[in-house]
Amino acid sequence: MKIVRSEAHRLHFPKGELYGGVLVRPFECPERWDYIMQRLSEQGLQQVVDPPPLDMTPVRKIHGEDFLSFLAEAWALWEAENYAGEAIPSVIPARRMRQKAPRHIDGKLGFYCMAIETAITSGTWEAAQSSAACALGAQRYIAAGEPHAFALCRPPGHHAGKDLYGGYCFLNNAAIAAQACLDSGAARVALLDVDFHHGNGSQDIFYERDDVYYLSLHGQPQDAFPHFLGYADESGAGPGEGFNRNYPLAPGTAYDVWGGQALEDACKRISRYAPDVLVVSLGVDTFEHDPISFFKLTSTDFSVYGERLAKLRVPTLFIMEGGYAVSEIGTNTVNVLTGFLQG
Ligand code: 5XA
Ligand code: ZN
Repeated sequence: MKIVRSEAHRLHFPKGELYGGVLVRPFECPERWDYIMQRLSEQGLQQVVDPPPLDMTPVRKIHGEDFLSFLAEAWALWEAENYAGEAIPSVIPARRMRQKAPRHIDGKLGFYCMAIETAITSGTWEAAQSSAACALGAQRYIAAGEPHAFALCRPPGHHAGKDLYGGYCFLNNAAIAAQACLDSGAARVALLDVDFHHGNGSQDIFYERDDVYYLSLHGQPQDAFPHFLGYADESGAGPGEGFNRNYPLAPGTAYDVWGGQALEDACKRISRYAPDVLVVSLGVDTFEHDPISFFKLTSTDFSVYGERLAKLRVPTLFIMEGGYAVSEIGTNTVNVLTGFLQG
């Protein structure tokens, strides 16, 4: 299996995340990447390559030009204010306020942000671009006929909407890769999101489209981030009606329900849809010891569902999303991939 990864992820390393009312060291940190790389090597998955330069064509089909300009200039505008810390919003356009991007960076941050735990720093934009480049680099292998590939993306992407960042995400790597699949000849793409959190950004991007079928298993929004999307009755709109499927699951959900019921149902739907490519938003924060999530999957369960995904017999592109039990993130991620290779 080809693994596309970039050292440039290290350029995004905020010092603080607002968690429980205090600034803590961010859960989403560079060591996550190191642990995955280490485990890949231990398991003999060593076809590791650098991404090609980022092709902005699919990126521009997923994100608005104003949003991309904002990401590119945010740090410079923040620095120009001589603020002491990292860039986080202080005001948001709440209900009954104008939805209009202002000139000042404080207003811009609030306008484009969906969750304020995510700080922008000097290297964020470069790292976000390198992460999207990894997704597109891996997608090229699929387009060239390989049966599988893994993009070790960092920062992750599935919360990033057309014009929204947050939840540690800036560019939606999985959506950009799905778009590139379509652009290189696929007629139908299934985007299966197995991260603990609902991929509000991916849903938002494809909600009115029938060429990408988005399916997500996640903590129910009543109890879990991102809280404001991910209910079971969100089924798509317009031409996209029927091409969005959410499986919101309760605190304490273990593999019997997660894998035996929800994933099984999702796999049956994917088989009926008969996609040309399966993109998997691979988050391993479903793990029983994840510090910010509430499912109960064991390390073995990750191998089991990797094997199940292989049985779909569809070219499969894995895109890394979340997972914060740092010392086990390598084992759990690589278990999915080795389970898949054995399936
Ligand atoms: O998949 N998304 C995440 O893991 C980010 C969750 C951020 C919670 N503040
Ligand atoms: Zn997550």
